[in-house]
Amino acid sequence: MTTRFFGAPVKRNEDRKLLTGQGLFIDDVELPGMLHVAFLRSQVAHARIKRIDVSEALQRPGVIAVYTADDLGAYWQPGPLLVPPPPIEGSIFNARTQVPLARDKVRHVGEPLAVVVADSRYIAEDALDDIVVDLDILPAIVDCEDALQAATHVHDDLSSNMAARVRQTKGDYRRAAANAHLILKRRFRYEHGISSPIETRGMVAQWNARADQMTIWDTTQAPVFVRNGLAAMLGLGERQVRVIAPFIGGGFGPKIMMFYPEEVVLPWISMRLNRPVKWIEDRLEHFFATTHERGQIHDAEIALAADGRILGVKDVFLHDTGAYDPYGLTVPINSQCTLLGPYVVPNYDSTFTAVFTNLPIVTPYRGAGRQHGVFVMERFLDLAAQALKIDPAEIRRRNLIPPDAFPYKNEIIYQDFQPLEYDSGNYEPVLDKALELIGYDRFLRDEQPKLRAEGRCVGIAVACYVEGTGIGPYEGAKVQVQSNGKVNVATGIGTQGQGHFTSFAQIVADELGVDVTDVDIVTGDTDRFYWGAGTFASRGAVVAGTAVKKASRAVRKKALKLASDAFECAEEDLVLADGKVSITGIPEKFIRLGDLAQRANPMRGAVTPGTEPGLESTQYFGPPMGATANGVHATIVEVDPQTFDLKVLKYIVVHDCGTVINPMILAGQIHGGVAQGIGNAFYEKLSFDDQGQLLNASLADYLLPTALEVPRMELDHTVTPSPLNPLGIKGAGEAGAIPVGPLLAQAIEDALDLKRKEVELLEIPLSPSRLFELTRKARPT
Ligand code: MCN
Repeated sequence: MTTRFFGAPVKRNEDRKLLTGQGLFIDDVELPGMLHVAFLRSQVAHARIKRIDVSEALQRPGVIAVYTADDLGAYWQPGPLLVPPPPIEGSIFNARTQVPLARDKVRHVGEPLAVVVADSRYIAEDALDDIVVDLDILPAIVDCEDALQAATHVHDDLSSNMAARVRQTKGDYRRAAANAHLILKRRFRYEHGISSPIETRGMVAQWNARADQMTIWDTTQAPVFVRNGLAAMLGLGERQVRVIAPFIGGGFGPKIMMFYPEEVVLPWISMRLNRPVKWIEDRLEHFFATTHERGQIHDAEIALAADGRILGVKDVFLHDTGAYDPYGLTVPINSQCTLLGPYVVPNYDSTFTAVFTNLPIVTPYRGAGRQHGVFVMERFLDLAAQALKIDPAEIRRRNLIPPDAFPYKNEIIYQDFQPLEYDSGNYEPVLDKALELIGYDRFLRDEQPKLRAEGRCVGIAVACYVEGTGIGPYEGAKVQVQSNGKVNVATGIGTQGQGHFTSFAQIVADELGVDVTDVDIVTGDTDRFYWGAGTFASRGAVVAGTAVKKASRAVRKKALKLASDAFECAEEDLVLADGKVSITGIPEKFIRLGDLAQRANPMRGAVTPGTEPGLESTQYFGPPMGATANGVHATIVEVDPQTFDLKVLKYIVVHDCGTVINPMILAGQIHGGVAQGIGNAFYEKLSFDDQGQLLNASLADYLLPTALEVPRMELDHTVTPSPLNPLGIKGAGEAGAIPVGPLLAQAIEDALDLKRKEVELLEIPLSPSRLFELTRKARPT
């Protein structure tokens, strides 16, 4: 078999539907008798609920029902803990998960208090104004540093606002620091942000009382978990609940959170009223009803030898988890682990404290905390380079893990509960390529001095990162050849734009000798595939992709066996290509795959013991641990010294995600990640006041980068196949977003020559006004 599709820039199968408007999104689901709901959300961040009076709302024509927490009865319960904390000795973790509708207390602006069901969304929205809410307002815990000392507690049953504390160590930092040539200590800050997918969250729930069946269309990244959890809550068997995650206009992490209040309440309403109900999150709601990311303060220090080698890092950081912590410790654990980067760090001592605040809940968002750790390490290397008079690229090179050191053990526990071990990698060539593509030496030697002489503020930067991807527990796939010769594949993960419909089809097409357009992929429908975990942690390609590979390999074997029986020849003499099996050297003697599928399901004759009907197979894959991808971003930027407007003149990404399934989709993944990274690093800042009110909850004020801010990018990659899966794949979905913060900080510092002015950029996001503030402080008056 020659590989035709795997590795090729195949155009996406799904785009015809999407580009012609035929893709089904949640809001396209229209059902007879469907009702619409709107949620009354808390306008204050912290308060006791004294009374909610819905009587007037119920009088409004077109309103069918209004519910509060009291109406939910026994159904009211805090959501499940989606990810338990990793088993790290000495850790503290206080699980407090979100509730369907607030009872007794509200803990952040936007928390739902009541829900109106009406004939239209317009009526439901209007009726929200008829509800009277009586609250006793409490002081809001907004600053995660103050939170630990505050007398007011977000959760009354806890003796403080501490959600968790975890310490992980490697070696002996204290001893390393005692022998260091240089120790740098700094405070680094990362602010809250939101994910802003094009399609916000939404759900349609339809209870069918005759069939005792619940169907849910949901923008979830984890349909199987939602099915299982809702079945348990609703007192139904899992088979009675079908969750469909159709086309989804971006997820970026927050859509995996389980359960959002709306996800719990809508199916209950549908059962209660025996009518289908729909809710689509509006853009304003997205700012505080969908989970946030970021929000950390790191007090860190690094110990270095005179030649720039890292001797150790100590980091103590606060992680703002918001009002609840349903996603466990994934984000701060990712920060803690990813800080180590592609470098040899012999001694590490990292402690984080997760803190409850009266801000929206924090869960993973593309990068999922990895960028925070990368920010700390990369900024330290820049500071160290300056202090030790070593070139920033060179200091990185000196610290890279050498290629013969893999598998490389970091001796701490990762988000998948496994020891943080890098399976494979070859980091120096990635750095070399990035430096070559950006023209590093030439820029510093020839171009920058010239530009500076012209009065232009142009700077260069380079940043390295690793990304733990492809974690377990497992995914599965069912591959089925149909009698028309087309291949159907179903897997349990959901898709939000990652091109799974094509990349998985490429794997199958090669294995079964069919065209990639003859493979139909179904993701995110629990009736089509029963088991699975979901799309997160850049694991779809590695985990589901390998399950698809295994299942199509099994089907291939079945097809060859059936054909060898039919032809009465050895399987080795058969060729599987162009949708048929033929005998080597006798191409006119063939059987089509569709005919073999029919033979696999005979009406007469004995079924041979040990065989199963159907030309199909279901297989599962669970990796022993995550595959570690890596990369280097490099950029040249120009900053206007008056307005601090940023222009990215050149942007290079060189990365290694093992073998590549589809370089074109991969490029799209990287482009999207970098675009989000640029937004997160320079434009997007959520501004809360001291009462926990979000001051810029609109896309007019919360600035997303547009096509004008996102530069053209030059991409290249090296390939170090992962030994952890048969395809050698590592994940790539988050890579673009991870190192952009420290990269831009470094480039802006260089462009404005801030080192000379003793200004250090130690926070994200930056913005023109923040640069103005920081540099004004440094300017002589
Ligand atoms: N790929 C490849 N070769 C590899 C690895 C990946 O060709 N070695 C390509 C494949 O086409 C694969 C795609 O990249 O389908 C993404 O693969 P992977 O890295 O496994 O990521 P997942 O499928 O697990 O997707 C999740 C990841 C995450 S965690 C976020 S957040 C994210 C992302 O993907 N959210 C996205 N990319 C997104 N892209 C879109 N359009 N929308 C989102 O919400």
